[in-house]
Amino acid sequence: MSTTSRMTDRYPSRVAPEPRILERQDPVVWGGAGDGPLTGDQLDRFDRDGVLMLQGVLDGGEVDELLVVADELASRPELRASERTIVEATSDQIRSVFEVHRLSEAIRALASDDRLAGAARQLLGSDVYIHQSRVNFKPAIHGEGFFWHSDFETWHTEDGMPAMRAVSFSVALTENFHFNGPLMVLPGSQNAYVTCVGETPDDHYKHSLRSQEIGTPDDASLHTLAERAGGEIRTQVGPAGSIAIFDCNSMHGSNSNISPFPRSNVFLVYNSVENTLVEPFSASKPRPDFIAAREFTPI
Ligand code: 6CS
Ligand code: FE
Repeated sequence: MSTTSRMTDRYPSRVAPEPRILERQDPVVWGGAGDGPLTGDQLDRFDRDGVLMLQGVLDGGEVDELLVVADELASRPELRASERTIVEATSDQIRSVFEVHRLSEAIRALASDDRLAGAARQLLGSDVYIHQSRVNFKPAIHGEGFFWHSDFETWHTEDGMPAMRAVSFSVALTENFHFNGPLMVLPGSQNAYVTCVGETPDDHYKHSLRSQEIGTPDDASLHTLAERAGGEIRTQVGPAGSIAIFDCNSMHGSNSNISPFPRSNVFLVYNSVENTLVEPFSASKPRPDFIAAREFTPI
């Protein structure tokens, strides 16, 4: 697989026959307490853990409006037929709809809301733009999970994101319980880059967005990260309207949902305007814009 970027690759992955754990080369928090809505204590916790749960950011009315939008996006036949909609690997239920901040005015407004965008600018220490947005649906009883991964590993190898200077906001539209497949994060893992084994196949996204295998960590590295986390896994639970903020390199995943309670969230990824995409570091061609934006206008 050719790598066409002329930029030095500080985070090589999918190129060597054995996995390694490399040290992070970039800060986790780029801004300071005076730069936005997050307090110094919240910034410190994010710096240490790579994740921060904000309870009750959106009120009931805002959540209800977004739930209507999410259902509407999931029910539009032309969207359903397009590549923007990802269905589950073992059923025809919708798993994700991509680039939702361009499909819905309400989600566009959410993405530029200072409660989110202001926190993203503060964490990243610069203006930001949306690298990826999606609604994730984890339906009741048959919702499937996401295996452990670092988002940055994929965004670096497949999308050409140079540095660890991006942050994800997962906005809960339904309550996240311990038992309906909430986000799980290994605290502190944002500081370790687990390189993955196996070349990126052509058009990998067509498979990986349903069930990811290439670009996932090996078992031994996961054990090491769990040991470094003191044997702890953080599940992000909270009522609808809560937001889990997590670093682009945090090792995370989620279980399937066999509970009768669906779990839906709006997922927004902010990238620094000083970290715009180049050629993929380990894939033959970039992924489509609706998965990895190449329009870098600040929001
Ligand atoms: O492909 C992406 O951009 C995101 N989705 C998956 C399933 N893995 C990597 C990243 O989180
Ligand atoms: Fe992820």
